[in-house]
Amino acid sequence: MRTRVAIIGSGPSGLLLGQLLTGAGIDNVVLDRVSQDYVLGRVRAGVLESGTVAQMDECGAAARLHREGLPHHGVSLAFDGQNHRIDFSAMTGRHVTVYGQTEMTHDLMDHRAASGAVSIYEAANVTPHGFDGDRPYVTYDKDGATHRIDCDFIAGCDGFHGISRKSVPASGITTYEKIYDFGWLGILAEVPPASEELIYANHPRGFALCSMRSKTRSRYYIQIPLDQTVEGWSDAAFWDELRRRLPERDAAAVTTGPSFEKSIAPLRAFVAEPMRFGRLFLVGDAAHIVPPTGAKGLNLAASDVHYLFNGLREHYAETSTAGIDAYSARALARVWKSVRFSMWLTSLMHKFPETGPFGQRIQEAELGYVVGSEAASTALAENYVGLPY
Ligand code: RFL
Ligand code: PHB
Repeated sequence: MRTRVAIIGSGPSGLLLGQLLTGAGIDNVVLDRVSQDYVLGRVRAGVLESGTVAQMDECGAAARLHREGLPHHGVSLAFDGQNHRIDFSAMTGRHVTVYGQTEMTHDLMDHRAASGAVSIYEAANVTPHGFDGDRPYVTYDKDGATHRIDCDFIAGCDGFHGISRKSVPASGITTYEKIYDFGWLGILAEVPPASEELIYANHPRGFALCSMRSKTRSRYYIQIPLDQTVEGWSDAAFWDELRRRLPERDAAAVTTGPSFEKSIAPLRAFVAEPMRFGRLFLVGDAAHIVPPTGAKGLNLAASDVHYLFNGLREHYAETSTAGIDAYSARALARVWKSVRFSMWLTSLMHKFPETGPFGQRIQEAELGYVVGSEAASTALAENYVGLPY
């Protein structure tokens, strides 16, 4: 088989890139090692920046997102028993949209199927080859045979554990990493959310987050030590701990019910540089991970796609390599700013046992400053709604 761009990974970055390329008449193939249902079963992000929504519009896949997505014009920061709203619209004129990654992925898969573009699921041993030369190709195993896709470029959209980054010689790549010694225990429940907007709560017992997927489906998280397990947390224990970490009024507004998903996400910040190796580009989680405080992971994947898609479009339409040559530097400049923001918000909101009561008081002082100062609130708001591309 031959295509122009072989895309490894059918998460949001691979599917978004695929649909934008298809819309521009640039032939591409998407490969994933798991099944379509498995991809759709993963519960992940929930908050989209306006730039991410604009890209869904650009590839014609945003109809349901506009119908069902919830515009959020602010968030609350809760600490010291009080809840303080940051008004995004007043401070930035922009807002975010609450719409699950699962739904976005679903919409992109449907559009891909309707456009007739080729997707290959359950492809084993996907391997990129020859990207340091002019004739890259990808091999994979399926149905008892090894297959080969010749291409012009390979997009490594295969997430943090994917093969693309690992295929690059270690001498050509620099990685930066911070691993946190706590995680987020998250649940989904078919109950109305405690509040119309998200609440990020700092509490001496640990961080808590009230989020949602719709007006009838809630997503909640609590910070837990990494030695704890999902099995060790009954629904009742989760609801109890969540309410203890929220201001009284918010705790009283939590509707409890049976969870239908419960999982632990470790927190990590990671960046690989550069994001281009000859004819291989790393995109999204394949190149970088942010801690989820701030909801930046999926949105960064979308901004990478924006830079790469425009570079590839220029290459095919105008035979200019300027856009693809600038891809890594442009993407990384935005990535580092989002890593910075996500780590700052993580450090402000979580319990760090090693800093003790002194650390807690300093966090409360900083939170008081953030919600009390227009300059500081605006800085939070403009990062949360998304820095410009
Ligand atoms: P993905 O989604 O991991 O997709 C990668 C795809 O590649 C496939 N793959 C392979 N295919 C072929 N061969 C191989 N060897 C392969 N190895 C892997 C995988 O099967 C998969 O289908 O990466 P992508 O597309 O870059 O997207 C990134 C986002 O998924 C991620 O950044 C976000 O989910 C992060 N994130 C959040 N981001 C936000 O912007 N807002 C949020 O509110 C938000 N909340 C979250 C999050 C991530 C979380 N977890 C579980 C990590 C909340 C959580 C709990
Ligand atoms: C979510 O709804 O899953 C979510 C929302 C905000 C975050 C992280 C995750 O910062």
